[in-house]
Amino acid sequence: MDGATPRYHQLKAMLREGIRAGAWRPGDLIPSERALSDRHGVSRMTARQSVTELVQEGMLYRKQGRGTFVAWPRIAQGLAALTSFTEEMEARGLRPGSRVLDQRVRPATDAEAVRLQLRPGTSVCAVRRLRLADDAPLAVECAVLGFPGCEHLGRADLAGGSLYALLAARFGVIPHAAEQEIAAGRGDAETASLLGIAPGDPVLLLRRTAFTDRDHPFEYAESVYRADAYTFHTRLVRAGTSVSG
Ligand code: 16G
Repeated sequence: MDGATPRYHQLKAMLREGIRAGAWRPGDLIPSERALSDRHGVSRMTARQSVTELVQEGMLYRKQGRGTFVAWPRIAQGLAALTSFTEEMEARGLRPGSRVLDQRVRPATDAEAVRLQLRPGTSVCAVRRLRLADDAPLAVECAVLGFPGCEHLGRADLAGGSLYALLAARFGVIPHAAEQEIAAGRGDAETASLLGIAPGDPVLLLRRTAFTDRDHPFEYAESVYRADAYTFHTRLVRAGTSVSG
């Protein structure tokens, strides 16, 4: 440790560097505050302050009675382009995966019929999947699909690949645009256990209505995303201004 920079700052930088260099990987337990203070010759208070700041910055997380762990880097997802889960993960070099929790053809509820512009009772295919990246659970997605021929989706293999790719290849349904809302929520016991979080932990609720290139709504999805795993970003431009020069 040098004398000029505050000690907690130096310890923090060392911990951060250790995480960046892969000495500790996401989900790994880091040394206790006592071990850190012994190893680096700093007080327990200094060690605690370094760890607390990294927890506040989202790099580490604490589990009651278990210790402090390295957090997963957040998925920073743009809100301008219509993408699929598979595309988002592949763009980051992550391996997308799905566990199909439910997949059935059934009559549309009245609310679904309104969203999908169908007559009430028309057959839709409802698919509930746990979505994974490199085997880590990120989201529970419930998609209701309604378009001519969608009853054949009831038996399609949705565990092995992308729903949007399948829709385009097998049904000629090309995802073109979507309306999406994002709200804060809390995971119920079942969702939390699927996502590997504690019941009541914060989650993001995403609702999407997606339209084909002919402007027909083909999907209404309600999804629950881990709030600690995602950051959504968008670029805002002030009305009435333009870039000059
Ligand atoms: C996205 C969509 C979902 C869609 C899925 C298809 C939300 C908020 N967004 O995650 O509606 O069904 O992509 O992904 O749920 P896939 O093509 O990888 O199966």
